[in-house]
Amino acid sequence: MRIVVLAGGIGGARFLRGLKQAAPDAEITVVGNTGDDIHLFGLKVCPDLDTVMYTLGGGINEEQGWGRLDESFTVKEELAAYGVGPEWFGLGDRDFATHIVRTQMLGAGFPLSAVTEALCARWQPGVRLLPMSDDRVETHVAIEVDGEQKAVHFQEYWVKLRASVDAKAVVPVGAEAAKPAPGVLEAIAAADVILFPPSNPVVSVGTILAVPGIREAIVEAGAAGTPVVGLSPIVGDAPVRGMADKVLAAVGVEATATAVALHYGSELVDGWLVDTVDAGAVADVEAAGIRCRAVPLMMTDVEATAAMAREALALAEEVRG
Ligand code: FO1
Repeated sequence: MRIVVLAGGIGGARFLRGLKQAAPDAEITVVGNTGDDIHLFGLKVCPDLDTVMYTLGGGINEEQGWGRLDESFTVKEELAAYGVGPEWFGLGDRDFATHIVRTQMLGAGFPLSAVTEALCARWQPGVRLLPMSDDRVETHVAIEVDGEQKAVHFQEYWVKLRASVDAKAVVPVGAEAAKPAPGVLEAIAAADVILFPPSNPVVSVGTILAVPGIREAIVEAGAAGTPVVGLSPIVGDAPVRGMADKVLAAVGVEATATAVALHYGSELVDGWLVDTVDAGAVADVEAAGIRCRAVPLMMTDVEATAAMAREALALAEEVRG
């Protein structure tokens, strides 16, 4: 079975670990968000691609959900000693090696998709990890500070500001000129199932869908009978992790399981899983033409996540055709 998953950061990576356990024989292609990418110290950092690669490859710092296990920060300390910032983004020594290799390969002319494939040759994530695009896309967030409007890089909003100010707008800069990376549209067209994991619907899944051609390819695959099933990242009117509610507000979407389903819309998703605490949402989501089931959605461990993935695949079979 060929499964395509549009994945963002920590939630997406954790879901994939459960999906691999639930469907060990499936061929899983991950279309990874690159809007979170940031250029620091002359290096290109791809947080969402690295989180998937490290989580599935066994190198992730588990409680953080990002960065490497057994990390040290000597390079970071030395950079700070030179007064070279920013200090608010925690890059560890082991992680730096990934960004050095990536930047060196990009500098040699390899596209991000080839670089990602090369990095995955070491990590063996057990999925095919494709960036959404080889072109540069960077999510910026419009905020208002002391009455002054300004745009900050997503990482500055997320990590430095901890999303402490309202996001007026979220803009995937460069998306409109970006092309899907090689293999992305083909994987979507050939998929038996397409899944939207509990990733951030705005800055992760939303950014991937903003690359011209990707949303259209999913709608087309859906119309041709490929089931598209999503899992709500919102449980009990709050994001399970992260600060999705902040960016959902920026696009005028309430932080509820129903609102996110309707935000994706019945043209895009055929099925939607909500947590059991949101069982009251099932009727509203179904009224919008999206088949809905209430199942436990807390990814407390790999087995719980595998159970969620099995529910998503079962719902996909229910709505197939
Ligand atoms: N998140 C933080 O909250 N603090 C950090 O210092 C931080 C550093 C960092 C370094 C590399 C990397 O790949 C991810 C990192 N993240 C950090 C997480 C990152 O902001 C998020 O994983 C995604 O961008 C959101 O999905």
